[in-house]
Amino acid sequence: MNNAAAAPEHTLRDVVVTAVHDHSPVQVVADPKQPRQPVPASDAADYLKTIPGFSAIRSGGSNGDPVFRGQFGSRLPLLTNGTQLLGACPGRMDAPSSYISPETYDTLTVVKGPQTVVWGPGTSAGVVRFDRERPDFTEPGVRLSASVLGASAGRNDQNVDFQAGNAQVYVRVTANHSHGQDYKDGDGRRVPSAWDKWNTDVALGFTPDADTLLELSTGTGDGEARYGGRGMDGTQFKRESWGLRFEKRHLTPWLAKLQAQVYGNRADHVMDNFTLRTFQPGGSMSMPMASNVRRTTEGARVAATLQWQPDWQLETGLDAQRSPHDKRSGTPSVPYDSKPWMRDAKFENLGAFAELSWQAQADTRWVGGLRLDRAEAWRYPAPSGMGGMAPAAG
Ligand SMILES: [Cu+2]
Repeated sequence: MNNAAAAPEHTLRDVVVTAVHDHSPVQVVADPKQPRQPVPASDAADYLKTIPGFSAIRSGGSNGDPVFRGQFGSRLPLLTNGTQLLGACPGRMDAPSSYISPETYDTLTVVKGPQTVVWGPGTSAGVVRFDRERPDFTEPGVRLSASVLGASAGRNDQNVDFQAGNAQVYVRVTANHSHGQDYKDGDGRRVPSAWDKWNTDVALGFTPDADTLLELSTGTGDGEARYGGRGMDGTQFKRESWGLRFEKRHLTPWLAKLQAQVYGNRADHVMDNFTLRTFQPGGSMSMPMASNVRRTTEGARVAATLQWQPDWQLETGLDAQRSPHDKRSGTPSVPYDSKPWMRDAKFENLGAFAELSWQAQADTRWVGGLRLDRAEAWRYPAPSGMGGMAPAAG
């Protein structure tokens, strides 16, 4: 309005907006700390479902699998602080989303469709990123944010985010716990859907100047979940993470940003048919048994953002990932943790990417990207007498 300055001033009441915010036609940015209705389950899948275009494959009360425009799994990578955590379960009880507690992150960014090549291979559905941002401590200080939630069916959540620092260094601790009980159906029957999970993460950051960040982080978490539609329950969803990331901005007039990171994420999952339920023979399982699977994903990434003119930008770099999968199994009398781990698969990927964007006009931007990947997968033969798998070829 041209005459806005002449209009009388009104003071409006504060309004909390919880809707997601479209930054561009292909990118959505949301604040995962904002409250939502209906209250999502404790995992990333149920949270993403509140964004248009997402649905979820339900799997018990928590631990769903997000689907975007009909695609899921490796077509929709979920990154936490730029790192990938891949689940270990052959029945996909532990989709990557089940290890992510959205409220412990600062921003959620969804790039819709195969519109970016800079965040790893196979992103045909899109890329989902949960990030903890660099805290601003130009003045020394201590910040604490905490929340509690209670609801029916025994739902109770607790979240804590503690930050302390000064201009040179900061420490940040995030922790959460989430619990839900079985719900009762219309006939008053208990439906197995209970879950319990927790996470703790610590980050130590060094910020020698406003443009430089070096952050060391480590975290762990665990959980359990009952399932109504599966032959086993998840009795362990253990996560162990570590990471080191470096970021420097405004190095030269044309080198706008340099990023480097290394990380490791391990998912160590146990499922059985006797801990969270009374064992009953049926289906393919005639005796009580437990299965322990783990997947350790380690990766590295370097990226440079070049800006030789204000309206041109090139982001280019390399990323690499290595992800072996191990398994072992047991029974109540011969526990799985008395057995050695057996490797059954390994995956490696090396990629190079470049994405060029040109802001042709204020409301017109052209983006083009190229990505080359070299992916390898290994299958390991089971020892004779353990299922009779054929030896891996090649
Ligand atoms: Cu499982």
